[in-house]
Amino acid sequence: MANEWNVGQKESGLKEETEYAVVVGVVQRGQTEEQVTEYLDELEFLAETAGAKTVKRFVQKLDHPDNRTFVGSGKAKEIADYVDQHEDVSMVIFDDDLSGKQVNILEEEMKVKIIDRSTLILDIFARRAQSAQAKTQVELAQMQYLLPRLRGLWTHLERQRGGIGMRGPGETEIETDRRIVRDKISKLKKDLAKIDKQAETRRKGRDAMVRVALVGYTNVGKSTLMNLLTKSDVFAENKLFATLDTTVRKVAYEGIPFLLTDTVGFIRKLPHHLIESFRSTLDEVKESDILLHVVDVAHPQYDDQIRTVQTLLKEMNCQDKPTLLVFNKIDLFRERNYDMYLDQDGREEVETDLTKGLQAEFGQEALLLSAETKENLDVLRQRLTELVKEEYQQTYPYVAKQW
Ligand SMILES: Nc1nc2c(ncn2[C@@H]2O[C@H](COP(=O)(O)OP(=O)(O)OP(=O)(O)O)[C@@H](O)[C@H]2O)c(=O)[nH]1
Ligand SMILES: [Mg+2]
Repeated sequence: MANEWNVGQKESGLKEETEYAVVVGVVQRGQTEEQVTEYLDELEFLAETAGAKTVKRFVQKLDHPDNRTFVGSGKAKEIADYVDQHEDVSMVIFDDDLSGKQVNILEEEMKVKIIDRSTLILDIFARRAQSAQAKTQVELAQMQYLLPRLRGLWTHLERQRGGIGMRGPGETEIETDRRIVRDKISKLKKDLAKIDKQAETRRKGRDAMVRVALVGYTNVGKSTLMNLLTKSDVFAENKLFATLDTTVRKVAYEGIPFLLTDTVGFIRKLPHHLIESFRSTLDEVKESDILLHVVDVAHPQYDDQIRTVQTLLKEMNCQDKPTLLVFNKIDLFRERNYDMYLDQDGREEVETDLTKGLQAEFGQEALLLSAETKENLDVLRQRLTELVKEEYQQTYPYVAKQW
């Protein structure tokens, strides 16, 4: 049933027929137009990851989103007219969360699927989920997201209903739907508790070893780095949320072993139900000793992305762990920012200044590198080995004595 309210319904992975979408954003009080343009760039990338091509954007300045139509009624009519004139368009995507009532009113007016940011993220997660744990986590988040929005949405659960004992006399459809969703939520919670327990036991069973976690915004190159640092084969691609399941590998540099973990990427406005249900996955981050915070330095909003990640890490009480800011994709940064006449000395100067500036701005040790060209990878390895050694001396001095 989760698929019924998702974008697209095929289960065959991400390669399916392209759908065409319109995206809508509101410049609210305190926001700049520029910011909203960046948000919509990201929303389009999310849509692309979900298999939709964006053909048009609508932006409106409003102090607050309208509680019936999100945008003003005039703008809603303009969007409806556009959709009406462009038969290919099968959905309208809003950059903020919508209530069930808003979805219902907008669907009535625009006659196509109405999707919000959380739904889109949940949909991508649902398609990406591989393990039983990830699948259960995503489905739980989807159900929790759906529950308060059932009123106003048309009844999706027609086919699920029925069957002996499912429907009492006089019970309204919405109550039946709510009950189905609530039952499903409690079942998923139970399933997840069992799976989380197993994961916890597995984590506890690991040797006394220093743990390092790759964290960061989605699509910055965490898995690519994981593969290079561990010579393994974790799935990486230029789409959002390529990784949902954590991968842990044992690595040894200079004969000193440690565990390296690749984790799910963060994003602005991550639905909070998702964070809650991914708690066990994120525990890998919480229980690690050292963080490699990977950043895509070629991304125009990398500083916003760093702040998003730092805020989430703070919420998880991880802000005080030894952290290395790994500014990845320096090759792409050069391609995008350097004048072709800038010579080697000039480049070095720019990069030294950049590193210093970044360290000062974010208060953490910074390193520029490229997972693509492997430039500075040796520096990362070396610095990481030093940090791991220090950690052993503090946390596992008896183990450290061996070296
Ligand atoms: N140009 C360039 N591209 C890179 C570099 N490192 C990674 N990429 C590309 O960036 C894209 C995302 O890489 P991933 O390793 O999947 O990123 P991730 O952080 O694991 O992403 P999620 O799992 O989605 O959070 C891929 O297309 C990589 O090939 C780099 O140093 N330079
Ligand atoms: Mg990844």
